[in-house]
This record gives sequence, structure tokens and C-alpha cells, in this order.
Amino acid sequence: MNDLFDLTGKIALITGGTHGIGMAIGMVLGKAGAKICVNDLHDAKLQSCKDAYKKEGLDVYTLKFDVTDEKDVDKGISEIEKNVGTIDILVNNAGIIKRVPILDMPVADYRQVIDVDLVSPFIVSKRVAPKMIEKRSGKIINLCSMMSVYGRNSVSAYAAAKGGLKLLTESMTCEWAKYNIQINGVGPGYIVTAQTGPIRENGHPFNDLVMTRTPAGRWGQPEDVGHAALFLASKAADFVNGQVLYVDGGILANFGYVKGENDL
Ligand code: NAP
Ligand code: GCO
Repeated sequence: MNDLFDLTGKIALITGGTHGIGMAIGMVLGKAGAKICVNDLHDAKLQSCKDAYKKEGLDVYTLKFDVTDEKDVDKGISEIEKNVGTIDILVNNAGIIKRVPILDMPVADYRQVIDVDLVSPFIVSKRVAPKMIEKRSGKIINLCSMMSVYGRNSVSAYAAAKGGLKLLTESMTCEWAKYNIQINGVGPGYIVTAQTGPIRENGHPFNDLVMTRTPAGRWGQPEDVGHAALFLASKAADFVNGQVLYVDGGILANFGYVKGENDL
């Protein structure tokens, strides 16, 4: 049974994985036996990521490249192929959010979010997939969101990107599933990371909303998402194609539930 989740011999790239959800996914896959590679934009973050892995008794190959820059991605992935090997598991995790109402949002900011959250999974997957096709084996996991299916005020670019990413996941599946590549999304709910720092502060109305509307009654932890990613990266998911697995404590399943108000 445990063999189903054993990733020994597999090489995984987690984009933007130096902290938060990406780091948790990398550590979970690393503990399952995979060799983990992580990229980011900043040397200091790559170094602190290395230290964190070491503390857990794990090894990580880190390198700097920008996922929105096709040439940089090509150079970075060539370096991984040369020094580590070909990528078996790609986790398109790098992402940004800008919480600005539409009327106040400069077009350049809108474009930047689309570039990181929607264009970069296209760039990185397009670079990695040919070797997976050759090997007739591979897993691609795209970090989607509840905003892949719902809008919310002030996050228009993010929602447009994550909605698009869900459909890019489906389109990749249509083109590549026949090569035994499984492409799926994981859709975190509200998770404790730097990205949600500003809306988690005590007394912030959004914190109250998450706490009262999430049936599980808590924010998610990055490891919650890591465990779902392990399933999608494993043999156990070899016939799971083009899905988004939501890891949200039930908030998407919930219509109008407010803790205390309609508990029977
Ligand atoms: P995070 O803590 O902000 O981490 C995002 C990572 O992406 C950072 O390491 C960041 O690097 C990296 N990154 C951004 N732009 C990049 C670029 N151009 N090239 C390379 N790396 C880049 O976010 P998180 O909360 O862990 O989220 C991870 C993913 O899950 C994102 O796609 C996010 O949208 C998604 N998600 C998060 C939540 C949540 O509640 N937290 C919910 C749903 C979906 P730097 O730190 O160096 O800038
Ligand atoms: C927000 C949040 C979300 C989450 C997540 C939800 O402002 O609504 O930051 O966008 O990060 O993507 O699934």
C-alpha cells in the first residue's frame, strides 16, 4: 500500500517553493522519497529554504530563475536536467496576488498577475512536458484556488488568472493525457502563508469571515495542501486527469453557513 505513495527515484520541481505552500509541498514530496528542486527570485530565500530542508534531514537543489521569462526558464531547467536529471513531477506553484478594486488597478499590475499566475505555468510546462512525453510518464500539478471558480471583490486579476489556470489544466489534459501524463490542479482554500498575511491579522474582517464560514472552523496549513499534492503526484492518482482537488476545509461546499447563526 505504501508503495503507492513512494516517490523514490522521482525528480520534482516546485516553482517559487522557498516558503509557504510550495515549501510544504516540496517537503512532503521529499519525505516520500523525491529529489526536490526549487526556484525563486531571491538568493537569500533560496538559502533559507536550503537551511529549512536541512533541518528536516532533507536535501534540496535550489536555483534562481524567473518563471515569467521563457529564456530564464529554459536556462534554469537545462541546469536541473544537467545536474539532477529530467523532471518527473512539476508543481506550478509560483504565484502573486494584488488586492485592488478594478477601477483603481493599473493595467500593468493586472498584466503582471496574469503573467505570473497564468502565463508562467504555460511557459514552464511547455519546457518540461516534451521529456515527460518521451518517457511516457509525468505529473503536473497547478496551484489553482477557490478563485478558479468564484470571483471576489478586489482580486479580479488573480481570479481571472486562477480561473484560466483551471482551464489550462483541462487543456493540457486533453493534449497530454494520452502520453501517461496526469495534469491536475490543487485548489487551496484559505491557507496560512505570507500571501494571506494581510487578511489574517487579528480583527481583520476577512479573518472573521474565514473563521465563521469554513465548516472545518480553521484556516488551512500549508501541509494540508502538501498532502493533497502527494496524492496527485503518486501512482494512486494515475487515472486522475484534469481535476482540481480543493483543500479548503469545506468552504466551497458551503452556501451561507455562518458559525453560530445556523447551527442546529
Ligand atoms: P507565497 O507565500 O506568496 O509564495 C509564492 C512564491 O512564488 C514565493 O516564493 C515567490 O517568490 C514566488 N514567485 C512569485 N513570482 C515569481 C516569479 N516570477 N518567479 C519565481 N518565483 C516567483 O504564496 P503561497 O500562499 O505559498 O501560495 C503558493 C501558491 O498557492 C500560489 O500560486 C497561490 O496563488 C496559491 N494559493 C494560495 C492560497 C493561500 O491561501 N495562501 C490559496 C489558494 C491558492 P518570492 O517570495 O521571492 O517573491
Ligand atoms: C483572497 C485570498 C485568496 C486566497 C486563495 C483562495 O484575497 O481572497 O488571498 O485569493 O489566497 O487563492 O483560494
